[in-house]
Amino acid sequence: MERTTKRRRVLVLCALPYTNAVPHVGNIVGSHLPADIFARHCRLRGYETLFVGATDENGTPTEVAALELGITPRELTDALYQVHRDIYSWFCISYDNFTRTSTPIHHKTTQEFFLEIYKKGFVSEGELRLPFCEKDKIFLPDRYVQGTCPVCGYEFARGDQCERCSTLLDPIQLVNPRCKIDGSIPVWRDSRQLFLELGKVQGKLEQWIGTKKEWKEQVTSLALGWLKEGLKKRSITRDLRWGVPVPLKDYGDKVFYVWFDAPIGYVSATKEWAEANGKPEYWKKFWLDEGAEIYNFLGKDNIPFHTIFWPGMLFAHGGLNLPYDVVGLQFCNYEGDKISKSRNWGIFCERVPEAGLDPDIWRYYLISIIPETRDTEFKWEDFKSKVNNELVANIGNFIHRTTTFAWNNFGGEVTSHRRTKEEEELLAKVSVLADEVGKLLDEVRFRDALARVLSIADLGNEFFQRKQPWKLVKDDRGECEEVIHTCLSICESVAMLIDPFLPKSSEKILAGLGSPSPSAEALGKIRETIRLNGKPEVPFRKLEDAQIERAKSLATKSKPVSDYFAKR
Ligand code: B3M
Ligand code: ZN
Repeated sequence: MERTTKRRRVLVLCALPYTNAVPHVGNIVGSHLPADIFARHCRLRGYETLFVGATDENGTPTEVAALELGITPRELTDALYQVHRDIYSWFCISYDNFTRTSTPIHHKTTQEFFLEIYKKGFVSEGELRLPFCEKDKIFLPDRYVQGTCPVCGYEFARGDQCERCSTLLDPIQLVNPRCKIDGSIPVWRDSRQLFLELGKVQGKLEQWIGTKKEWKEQVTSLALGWLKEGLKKRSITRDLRWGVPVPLKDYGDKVFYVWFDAPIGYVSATKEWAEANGKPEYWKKFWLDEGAEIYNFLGKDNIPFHTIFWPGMLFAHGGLNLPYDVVGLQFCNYEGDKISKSRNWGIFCERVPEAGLDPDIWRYYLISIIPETRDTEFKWEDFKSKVNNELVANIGNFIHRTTTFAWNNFGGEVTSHRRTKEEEELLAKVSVLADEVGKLLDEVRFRDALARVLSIADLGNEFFQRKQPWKLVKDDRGECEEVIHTCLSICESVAMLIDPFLPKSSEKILAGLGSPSPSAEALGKIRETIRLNGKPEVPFRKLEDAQIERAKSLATKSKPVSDYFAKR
């Protein structure tokens, strides 16, 4: 994975959420937020960056959810797509394109993709024994069959995958299968389906994963585990109506398996962005050109699909870029237990905006619980103390005391004339730390990167405190101006460095400092004169108990999906 000095080109992708799964806080910290921070970091560093996503709308999960609600899949997805969009935009997730897998361009891209691998001999035909629910009169989608995992014995494994040991399953492998909708025992019916011959790409997959030395160990070891077992063919079609139709004569009544079309959504979302922006060929820069880096962000349950199944599809197809990094994240729990919508346990995003807290306040705390290497936990106590003791007391306090001092004593205009050696050294330290922030974010290490930003503010606070500008201003105004100039320069670095993490606050603080927009060039530059843009505002305010209580009472109540479709 050698990098050239050429401008990097990065495609940032976040696992496509099922439409009917309105996001909870675990989904935000487990993929969208890290993907967003990374995309913002790439833009800030001047890489050619595109960040796309979509709701995963086809096939099984949607058809069954619609069935349960007594509405059409179209009605369901139209309404819930909007709910997803609103939530991501509230959390400032900066998708360049957030689309849907029910779009014509996605259908077309999927069918073309399929025909290519079909032509190349990676698709076979065969009988698949599928669970049929005689009560509901449908073939049951994999996820709606529940039973005991043949590998680890977990009793509530889903037909597509065991949530406990992550093994990819076919429904027929489950012991004691049951229909998840009504609990009845499914009957098995044979049905003619198409299969992806994954065995044919086993060698290529092994070789490719062998080159991925920088991947998180949890990702590589999972992938190698499956390869060791030997890859078997996997069915890619289903007897459903809602989805991408199979473009073969004898398969007119079938659609693609949702996990077949969903990852192709990464390609179609890129294409759609390119077309909408008047450069229809531009998607190829990311998917065809060598040297483009594709970063996939996803939860650990999605790792097998992104290290085996999707790359397997890509090898079969040929010509398209494979993931450069698969950033598989762990889970985030809530107050001591797994987040669960049905048990109403967690933070449910649809009510978060009503709570009245700034999105950056949420982002600040949520970054601290991004499950980078192990499962993490949302705790309200922690929320309050992280915000108050770090964001407010450290970053906020430093910026506020510096800007207020500059405003009150120098009319908001401060010029550097002659820096002392100590100041030069301090600024050099800041610049080393700023470089480290960049490097850590390149390595997708969010928490460590943010900790470096905090240590810059620490250095600033410590310097301010030690220099006692409130005294110095009376004894040596010139030296005091130099001290404040140094502090303001550090404020500017901090404000630029928090752009990927806390975008709105960064923008506001930089505007107050009269700074240029954050960019790689602006980051390293120290302006001789800093002129504040009006009376400084408090950048971050302490969280009071009453605010926490209010947020808690609103955000912990999940809204049943049926509420979105209540009869008016
Ligand atoms: N929708 C599973 C999930 O939301 C699935 C991911 C698709 S990524 C191509 O967890
Ligand atoms: Zn299992």
